[in-house]
Amino acid sequence: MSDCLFCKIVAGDIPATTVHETGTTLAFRDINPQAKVHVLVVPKAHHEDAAALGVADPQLLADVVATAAKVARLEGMDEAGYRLVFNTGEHAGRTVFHAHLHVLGGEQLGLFGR
Ligand code: D5M
Repeated sequence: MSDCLFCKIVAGDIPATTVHETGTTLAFRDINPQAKVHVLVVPKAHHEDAAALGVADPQLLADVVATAAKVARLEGMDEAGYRLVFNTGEHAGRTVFHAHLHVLGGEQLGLFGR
């Protein structure tokens, strides 16, 4: 999609700090980190959100999760643990409408909610 921020990052038109890349996914550092390690994993193909992605292409959703697990290993978080978050809709504070999985960790995380 031509006006989608994360499509532009995937295309290389907007710079990002890439952590890992596969044929179908890209992982890059969040510009506004909420934890010591905060990486976003996106499908290269445009899908509005995680639910739409899961319906349209379940394998691609699995690829996104597998890339997140790889990022956790690369960042040394797989033993201590980490958090995966898909924000969906207004109440979750969603701002970018290209499906993306937040990978958070590198330190003890607090409980989240309100
Ligand atoms: O999260 C959208 C996330 O996207 C938010 O944590 C900031 C991040 N963001 C926004 N612009 C950029 C760029 N240019 N590079 C890296 N990260 C970015 P949401 O789940 O929609 O609230």
